[in-house]
Amino acid sequence: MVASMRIVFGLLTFVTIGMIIGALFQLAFIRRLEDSYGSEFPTFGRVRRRQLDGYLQLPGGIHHWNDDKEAAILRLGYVKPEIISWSPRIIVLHNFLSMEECDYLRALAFPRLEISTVVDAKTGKGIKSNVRTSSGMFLSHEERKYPMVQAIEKRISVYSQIPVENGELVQVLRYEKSQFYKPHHDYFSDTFNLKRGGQRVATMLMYLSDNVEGGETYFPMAGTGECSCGGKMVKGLSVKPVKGDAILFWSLGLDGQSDPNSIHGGCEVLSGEKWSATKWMRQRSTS
Ligand code: PD2
Ligand code: ZN
Repeated sequence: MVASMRIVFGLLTFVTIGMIIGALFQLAFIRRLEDSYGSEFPTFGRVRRRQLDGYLQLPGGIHHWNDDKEAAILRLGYVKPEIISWSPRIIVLHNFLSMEECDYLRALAFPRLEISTVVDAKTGKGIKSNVRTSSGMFLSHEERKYPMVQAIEKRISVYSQIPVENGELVQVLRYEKSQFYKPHHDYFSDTFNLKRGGQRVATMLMYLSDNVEGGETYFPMAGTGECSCGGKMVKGLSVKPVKGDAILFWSLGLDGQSDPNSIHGGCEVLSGEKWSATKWMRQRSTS
């Protein structure tokens, strides 16, 4: 009896010790895998993981580690993408710009606003038209070097997956009461504008002001329902201007062909002032 108990006890001890050793080996194996992942792909190893965790949710909001400039430039943890349509392809990027960035772009633009023009399909030149009644201006090549503008351009490039150098200069627009931009395509119908940089692939439209009634960005061919546009109910999908939000939409399909469904417009502003900034991204470098 005592002998058989000893055998059972011995077996139990053997199995228990075996399990503990097995678990330790497993832990060591996982650790080694993590370390080799780190050395093969240095940016995703332990250091990188600590950086990716580098924004903390604190009562006052999200705070990036001081040394993680990249995360701060991309506003990781703040920007919230929302896909609203696949054809045409439209993504709303909530909190894309900080309030300071919005105010900064408006302040840069304000002294140089002029009546907006549209591209003449025959000559490719800008002409005044009742298609759009806003005023606007383009940031200069010099202003493109300012750190805040550079950060915004980098962010646009990363979120759109299109190189910075394919971007046109940022255009800032102001719509006052009763001003609008009739539905149009952002891709070119003339050959003149294709020469430098090729066709427009995508547009990042950033809203710089709040408290606007109307002024929605309107996509007649998107969605299956109705939406509000300048106080009227119309077929399609519209996005309300919210300060700091942006919409990213594609003028070319994945086949590289112009997408006629990308037609869009800026609805009439009913009250307040709508400010927006547009960045068009081309197929190739614009310089
Ligand atoms: O500012 C707008 O809402 C708007 C709407 C449609 C701007 C553009 N298009 C554009 O700049 O292409
Ligand atoms: Zn447009």
